[in-house]
Amino acid sequence: MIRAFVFVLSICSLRLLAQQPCENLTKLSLPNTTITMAASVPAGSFALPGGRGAAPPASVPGFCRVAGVIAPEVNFELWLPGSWNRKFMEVGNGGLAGTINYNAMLDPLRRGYASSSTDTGHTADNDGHWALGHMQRVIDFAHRAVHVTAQADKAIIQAFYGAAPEHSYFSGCSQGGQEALTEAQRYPEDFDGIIAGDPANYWTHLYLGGHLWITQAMESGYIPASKTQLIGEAVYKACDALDGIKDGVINDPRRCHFDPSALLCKAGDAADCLTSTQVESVKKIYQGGRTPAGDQIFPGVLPGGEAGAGGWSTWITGSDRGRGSHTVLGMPFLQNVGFENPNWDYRGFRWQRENGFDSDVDFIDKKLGPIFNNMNPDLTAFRGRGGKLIQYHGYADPDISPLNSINYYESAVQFNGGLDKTKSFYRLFMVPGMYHCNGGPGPNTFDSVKALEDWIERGSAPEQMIASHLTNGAVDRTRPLCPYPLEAHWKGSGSTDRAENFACGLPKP
Ligand SMILES: [Ca+2]
Repeated sequence: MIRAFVFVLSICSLRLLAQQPCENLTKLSLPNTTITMAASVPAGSFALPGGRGAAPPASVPGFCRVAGVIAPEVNFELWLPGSWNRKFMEVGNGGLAGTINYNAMLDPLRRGYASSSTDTGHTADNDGHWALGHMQRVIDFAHRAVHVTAQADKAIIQAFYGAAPEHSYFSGCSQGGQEALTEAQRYPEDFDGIIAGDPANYWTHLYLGGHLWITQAMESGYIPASKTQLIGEAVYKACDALDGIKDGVINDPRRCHFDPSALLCKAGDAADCLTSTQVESVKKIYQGGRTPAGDQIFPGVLPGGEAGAGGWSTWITGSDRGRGSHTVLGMPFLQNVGFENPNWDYRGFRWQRENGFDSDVDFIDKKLGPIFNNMNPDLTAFRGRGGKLIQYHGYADPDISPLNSINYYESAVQFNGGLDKTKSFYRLFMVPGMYHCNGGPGPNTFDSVKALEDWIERGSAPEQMIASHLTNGAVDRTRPLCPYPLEAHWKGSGSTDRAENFACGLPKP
């Protein structure tokens, strides 16, 4: 009788907790954390906060909007839907973060997740000045903020719903991909499912052998944005058909050995050719950063991401006489975090050791590598807690070389007992023709969250993910993405625009 009474009482208190007013969460006491806002948002149209005035209001289910700050200055939000799927998802950032990623919080919220994001401990967007003289901000940005946000989120979820999430997931691309792999390697207890897109996990080498290398290449032989179309067309002419289908997509651009000398001007600079210094720049971009002795610092971008929106004109050349995102993102970071000198000039970078002194690569690696780099192939703890990791990378990414994802995955395969054992918890999907995180000529829209849910909640490992390509909102091509090292092969009949006419298989010799 007493036990039955206690049981009924506990059910009632569970219900009461689940139904407690959202606004009560401001009274919640959490270590190092202040809840600054808890407000009910009705279902319907919701104006995304945070200086995104141009973004149209989003359609949302009813939710409890919680904002807080974790000491010293990690801001975060957690959105708790009234109709909860009993799961939690934290989403990642882009660039140098500095804003809560409201846009990315929408998708998990609509799926029923408790959805969260952090600004990673500073509030300036893609400007390195926040970091100068603030090592704690650097540490929070590099790895701590996402972790402590997950801890606070779980405590708030428990208080609001009266239950812990049954599953906790993280999803991010670019810097968010870096955050994803950081979590798998450094804080494996936080999430049991992780999606890592186009990750910046070899951080110092990306900034030196990628961003700085490309900035210097543009300095010595600037390529106007207007010529990226020319280069792209030549690349596809040379390499599109290598995979057996002339479809505007290069299946594996590692097999494309395009020589930009083919575009060399015969008599002076012109719109339809490259000068000799421009040819050298293109070669450097594909080659990737190297020391004068020839050691690779970071792999180069692969052919296929040159032309169009989101291609080289965004990342490498900038708009005409402008500077690409490699420069705009990379140089302030190296000035304010790397060398702690806003006047540091990238032209004077020392690529090699001289007279027994470290090179600047050594200097940055020693200073920032332990904080930022996440290339540790040991995923034992994450695997041990039942974690599953889906990584993807655009083969035509002009920002972060896709080869870095392959290099890291292959190191993980070696460390974790071979391909079969690694695929049991960690799969890499290379995305032909996708630019940085989205866009590009290849099918680049796919539901990695659904694939992760199927894997973790239904035990169905992703043997493929179906990707779509859209033009003006309409799907005009579908194709499977395959777990590396498999790739999609056309079966030999039927439309090459339909996924069912393809199968995943090993690369053909
Ligand atoms: Ca092709």
